[in-house]
Amino acid sequence: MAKTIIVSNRLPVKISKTDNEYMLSTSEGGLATGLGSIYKQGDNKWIGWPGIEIDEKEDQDNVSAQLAKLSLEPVFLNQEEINQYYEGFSNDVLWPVFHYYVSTYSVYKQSNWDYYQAVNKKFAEAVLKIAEPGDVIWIHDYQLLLLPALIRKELPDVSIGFFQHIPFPSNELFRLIPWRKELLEGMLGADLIGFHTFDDVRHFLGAVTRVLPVNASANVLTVDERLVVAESFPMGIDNEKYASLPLQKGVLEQKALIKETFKNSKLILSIDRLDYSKGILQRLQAFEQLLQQHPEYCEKVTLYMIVVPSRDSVPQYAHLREEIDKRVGNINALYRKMDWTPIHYYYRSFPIEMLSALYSSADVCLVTPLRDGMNLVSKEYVASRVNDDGVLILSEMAGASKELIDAVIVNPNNSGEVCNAIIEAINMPLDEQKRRMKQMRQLVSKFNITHWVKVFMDKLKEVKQMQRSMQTR
Ligand code: GDG
Repeated sequence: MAKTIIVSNRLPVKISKTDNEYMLSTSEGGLATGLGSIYKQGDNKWIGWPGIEIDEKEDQDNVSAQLAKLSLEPVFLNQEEINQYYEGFSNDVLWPVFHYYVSTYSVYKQSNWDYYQAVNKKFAEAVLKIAEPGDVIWIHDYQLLLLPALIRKELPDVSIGFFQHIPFPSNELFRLIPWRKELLEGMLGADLIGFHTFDDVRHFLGAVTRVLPVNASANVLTVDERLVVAESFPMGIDNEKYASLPLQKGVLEQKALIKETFKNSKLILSIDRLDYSKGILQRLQAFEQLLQQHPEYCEKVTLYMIVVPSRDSVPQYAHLREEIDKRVGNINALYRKMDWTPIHYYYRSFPIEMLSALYSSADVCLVTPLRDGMNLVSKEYVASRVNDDGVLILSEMAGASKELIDAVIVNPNNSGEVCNAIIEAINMPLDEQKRRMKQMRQLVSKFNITHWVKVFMDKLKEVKQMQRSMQTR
């Protein structure tokens, strides 16, 4: 029987080592939830890096056996591979360029590229060990751009879907990468290439038709006489989970505590991974502008800011963290009162119950990335507003802004505009809050993660049928 194989850089597990034991816990992430209905069935599998360096053969066998029980198949990476394929190329070349963060001093190291190719081959070997001609393979994200073509070479008729979770930049930026041609050729090994937004699709098609000798008719490309389709599939969230959590006893208790603590001020929530693409410093600047230029709001608004540690061994990220620490310290030192602190700042992650309590308590959610493929935090806030109140302020640079048009949309680089949006949000009449939130809740509930998985898989089947009917003509 044909099976489905999911492939991503990281497996949906957290592994920790205590003494000589490896402990596994499954991840609660949105993607894992959505794909759970697929990879846990029958002989289906999810292939990826377990997120921890394990060098001893005996330990690898032990972890593989534990993972196999969860339908997961590991690709083990050594420290050099992690440094060069993951940190060096994926996070230091692709991530910044794809998020329009290009420095004139960008370093394109040949050895990082060599490792990127080698690790993509390693993933291909792991897939080819279990894949058969009738199977469906769904590859995720920018760490594995070469993988579709590597698999296609060995299994010409297999169905391959590829989804990119981060933006695809304009060709003027993409073409800066020395290996742009090889990257596109790698992606074109897929039958269906998905992005969050139509703009990403447009940019991808622009790059393909300019960099390669490939013809495009609308969003259909012809690659060596094979049809390849590029399309937008805006990712959804596990709506049911976020809509039911605020009604749980423990969450209600935490919510009551939050309400009591911030009873004298409007609560503005901000949640991101530590990343320059999330616009955290620019957000702080807008919040400071509010306190400075509109002192009447001092003591009346509080920013609750969670920054989740991420990549902080990388110097650029460590520097960003220092800058955030400094900025928050300055603002709090300048404006704080005996019984009011402007910014409650946490550099750590929280259990999902606490996130839910915050999402459902905050009067405003401030989501202002400089560039973001989708941004799931904005959708999780909407899904959590079971009373239809609350205001979402959303950057026009987040993929989610194309769907959540009832948010207060801002340009994150315009601190005056963000500052005014905060004023508008905290003064918004309840009936207008409800009118906007209802529309957004309907959309988030309908186009949820299950829907996203289904439409992608249905389209992949359709593309395969289109290819077959072309061949028989
Ligand atoms: C990439 C793209 C795209 C956050 N803090 C905690 C916590 N989170 C969870 C949120 C949310 C997730 O992390 C963050 O997702 P985002 O979409 O906002 O951002 P990225 O991590 O950058 O994701 C992005 C996404 O892929 C999907 O395609 O939307 O554009 O960059 O789910 O809830 N979870 C817990 N504790 C926390 O403190 N448990």
